[in-house]
Amino acid sequence: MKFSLFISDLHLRATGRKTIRLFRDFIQNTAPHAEALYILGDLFEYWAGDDDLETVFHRQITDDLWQLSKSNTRLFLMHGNRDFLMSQGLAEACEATFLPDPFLLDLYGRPTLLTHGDTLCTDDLAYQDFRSQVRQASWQAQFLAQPLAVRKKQIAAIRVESQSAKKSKSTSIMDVNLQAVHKLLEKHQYPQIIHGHTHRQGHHLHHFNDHSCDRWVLGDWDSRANALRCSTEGVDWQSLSN
Ligand code: LP5
Ligand code: MN
Repeated sequence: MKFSLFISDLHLRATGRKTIRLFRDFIQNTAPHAEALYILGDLFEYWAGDDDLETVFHRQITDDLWQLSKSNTRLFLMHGNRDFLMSQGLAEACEATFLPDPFLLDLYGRPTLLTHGDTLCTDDLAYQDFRSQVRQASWQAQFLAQPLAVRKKQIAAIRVESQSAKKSKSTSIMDVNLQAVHKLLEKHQYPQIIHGHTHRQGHHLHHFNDHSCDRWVLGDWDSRANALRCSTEGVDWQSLSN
């Protein structure tokens, strides 16, 4: 039976040996059985620019993804808040297609909206301010014009900022805002939605405006590797621990 897999928030980094092992096992042994793999953002711990492709670690990841694409599993990438600087060089290295956020998909006859999920966290005003700044093309061009080593230093500093900012934010501020979810679903005629970012793996049923919509939240891979498996038979979790 044909099926598609959805993952997000792997936060792959050279020092995260366990996650890398799980990821490579998933890409080599599980994903090739799927007709499509959708990575909905934050594949990497951070992405400093496509000129960082040549490290042994990044090569290993892109080679694995390239092999997967060549083995007839279509590969789709969405940007996350950590790796929004992924660009065409990366897509070519792994034969992937970027999806805009949000993206409406016909998933085995069921309209499904895909998003990383960070835009739904509208109560996190400091993050939304930061996001609107760094998503500007002019800001990105200026940032990318700096040497790679300088960019990595700045990212390290912003990661420290982010960790400390999160300590003073409540868990509800860092979750999706339900009105934002409903507004998005309404705009797209009430599809099913799949997103990540909050790391709160789960399945929610939303009832509003006489509609019922499923919301599937992908989990991160630091706590428990997971994928969402979708086919004509429905949607279910696939646990990936080894
Ligand atoms: O990522 P995570 O899980 O820690 O927290 C996120 C939000 N934080 C971020 C920041 C990223 O972690 C940083 C890595 C990005 C690398 C990209 C490369 C280019 C950027 C380089 C910048 C110099 O996304 C966090 C959310 C949390 O998710 C939950 O949703 O709360 O948001 C923040 O932490 C934002 C802070 O509240 C405010 C940020 C302070 C910014 C300081 C000014 C720096 C100005 C530099 C550029 C405009
Ligand atoms: Mn994220």
